[in-house]
Amino acid sequence: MTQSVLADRETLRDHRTTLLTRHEANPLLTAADWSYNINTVFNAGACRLPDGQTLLLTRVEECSGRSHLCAARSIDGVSDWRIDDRPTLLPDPRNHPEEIWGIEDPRIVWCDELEAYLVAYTSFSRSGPGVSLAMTEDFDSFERLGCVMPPEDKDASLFPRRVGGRWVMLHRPVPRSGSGNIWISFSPDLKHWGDHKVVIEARRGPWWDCNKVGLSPPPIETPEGWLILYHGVRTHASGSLYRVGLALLDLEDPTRCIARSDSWIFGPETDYENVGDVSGVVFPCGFTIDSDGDTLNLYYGAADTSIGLARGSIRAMLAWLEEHKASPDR
Ligand code: BMA
Repeated sequence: MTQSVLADRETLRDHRTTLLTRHEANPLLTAADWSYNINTVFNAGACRLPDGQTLLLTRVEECSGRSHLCAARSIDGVSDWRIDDRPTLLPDPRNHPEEIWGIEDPRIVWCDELEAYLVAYTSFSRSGPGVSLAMTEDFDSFERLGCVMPPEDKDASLFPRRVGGRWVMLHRPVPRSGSGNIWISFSPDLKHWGDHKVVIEARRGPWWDCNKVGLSPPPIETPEGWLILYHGVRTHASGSLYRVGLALLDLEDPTRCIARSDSWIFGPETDYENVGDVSGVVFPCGFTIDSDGDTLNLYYGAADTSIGLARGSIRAMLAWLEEHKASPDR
């Protein structure tokens, strides 16, 4: 093996262990914690409530295979979760037929302008998954804004504020041909969306993100740009591997991807990530940031079965990305 291959492997090992560290209490939440009968709990949106508690809006898969959302609250974001004793947000197929087969994978942003949390989630219609939005102040009552991206489309989040006067959303339509790429779209009113553009493309060939890519948690605003944690999927003989990589979008013009990592920074390694309903999956949908403004608490679905927490420094991720960004011609 050449020196540079060895050096690459060392770097890989380094960033795997230092950029995101799994919490020793993982998995934090499993179906066994629920007071009603469910199959699995995973892929949770996250936020800090005004009283400092961490709220996870979890995806709960029922024993029918359909999902609803259920809130869990904790003072330290790790232990003593108080879980709603019934579904917090159920599909409403009577008024929203696009939710007939369930609602999944919420991403939450707090929006100062609206003084509300905006939740983007997958609504599973008879024609496939689409993107829906809802607004809430307290995670007790929700105002639905309806389906904003028709099937097939998922892995969506709003940006927490307008950029250039318009609302912005990342999402992942699934084309009939070609791979699933991350698109950006703009809206004057959260209802009508346009100016669609591809912003992060799935790579090809042997790449870890060659089959499809999708947004993981909502974009993180930093002085350097919008830090994007995205999942990349590589399909192999016995299934698909879901791993997480980094990208950076320009702060004022988020249609410009100004950096993207060559390698993933977080992938399935532990038993609870490799054994479950869908093995080999880490799937973050939410984060909180500590009062130091730097420590990221990343909540992720593990093997579509439980919820884990991994922590890391946003500054370290930006520095690492700067050092390891891919050249655009790869
Ligand atoms: C994706 C989404 C996620 C799921 C992942 C792995 O397409 O549907 O909800 O966690 O697959 O199964």
